[in-house]
Amino acid sequence: MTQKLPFEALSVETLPARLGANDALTAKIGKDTSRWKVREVGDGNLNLVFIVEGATGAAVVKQALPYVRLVGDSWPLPLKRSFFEYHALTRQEARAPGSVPAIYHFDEGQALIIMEYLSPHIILRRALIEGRQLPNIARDIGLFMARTLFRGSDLSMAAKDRKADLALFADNVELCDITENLVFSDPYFDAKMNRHTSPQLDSLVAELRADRDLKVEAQRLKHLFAANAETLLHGDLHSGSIMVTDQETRMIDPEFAFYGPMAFDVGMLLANFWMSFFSQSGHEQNGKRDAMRAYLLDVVVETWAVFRTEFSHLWRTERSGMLYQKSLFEDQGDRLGAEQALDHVQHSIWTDLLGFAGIEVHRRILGLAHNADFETIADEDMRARCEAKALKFGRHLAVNRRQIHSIDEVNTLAALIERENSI
Ligand code: SR1
Ligand code: MG
Repeated sequence: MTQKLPFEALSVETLPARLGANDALTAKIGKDTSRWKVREVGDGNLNLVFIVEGATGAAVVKQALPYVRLVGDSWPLPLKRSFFEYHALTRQEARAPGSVPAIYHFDEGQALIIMEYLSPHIILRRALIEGRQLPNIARDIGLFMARTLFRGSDLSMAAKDRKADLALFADNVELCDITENLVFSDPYFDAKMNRHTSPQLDSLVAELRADRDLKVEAQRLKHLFAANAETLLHGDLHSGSIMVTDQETRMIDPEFAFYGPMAFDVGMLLANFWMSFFSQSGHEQNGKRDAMRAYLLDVVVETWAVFRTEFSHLWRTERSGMLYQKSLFEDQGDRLGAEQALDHVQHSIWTDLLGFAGIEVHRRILGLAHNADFETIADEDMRARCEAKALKFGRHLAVNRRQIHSIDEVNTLAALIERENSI
């Protein structure tokens, strides 16, 4: 029997000796560890990420730490998040083939995943800050969301299988707890780890924290997040969790995976495009960003259109689960009944995604975990102007979401706020 070694964090120095006998890794990059080059490149909030290059190739080694990297060991966080990430990746690959990095190896005890090194991909957030227009992201992300969210739900899966999976991911308690606090509650009171651009935003922040309608709406959305175990979510689908080239798009980092409402992933994703939109004026040193702003609004429109079209297609062709079963509709010649039900389901996703988008914007400006889109704007007055616009936009979405009828309406609102300095 092989003995289970206690967890030990890898380092650039120890990685070759620790993983030099790992068959999955050496098959990719070669056995000669003297030729391995190791870099630690993790710039996220939680984990270690190494790129390991050898004589015959390269791979990524991602390892969870027993604490939140952003904060340090005063905030312990269980290693099991790596288990959830691994299982989420395998499900995403099955449901949306080619959309995530290939997995070579998973070591639960060492909380590490060895996976495909995506090159020359860069993080989508970085590309958008640089003003790069990627032609395929809306299509690729829209398809990814529709396929993973539909196929992970009771619209598609056998009830028994989905319940077993729900039980498995229900243990991802600590990462859900991060979302429950950091996204839905902390932004709306003076929580310990919060920060914002101060003093420029102080009065607006006070206004938002005194806004009863906003706080109630944020809690209604938290209620939905916690109580509506609809599908397996990515759980952290922002532009920092997506890697791109001009041609290709891959989703990474699903360690926050858990069963929740479909609208959460869609809303978080679109919020990150809208935040990028509001941050563009802070990145105009090397030229105007009008075309980039127009591109971002087009991406929002196309992502939502692709999502809806693919979701509708799956509804009509793959609806094999216990919800809205065909035996009640199509099998009785009632095709229109199935379409009516589809409209209801998509309308709920629409209304809720606007709310999730609004509060995602707020937490990235008022909470602990900020976005590079705004953070890399060095001029604090300029940054605060961008952030203020985004905050007002987020408030409008969260509070008025039931009265907003189209994505064009939201984009028109974004463009209006962007133009009007006095809003
Ligand atoms: C303490 S973790 C803060 C944030 O980083 C992750 O990427 C998630 O977005 C989380 O909310
Ligand atoms: Mg992450």
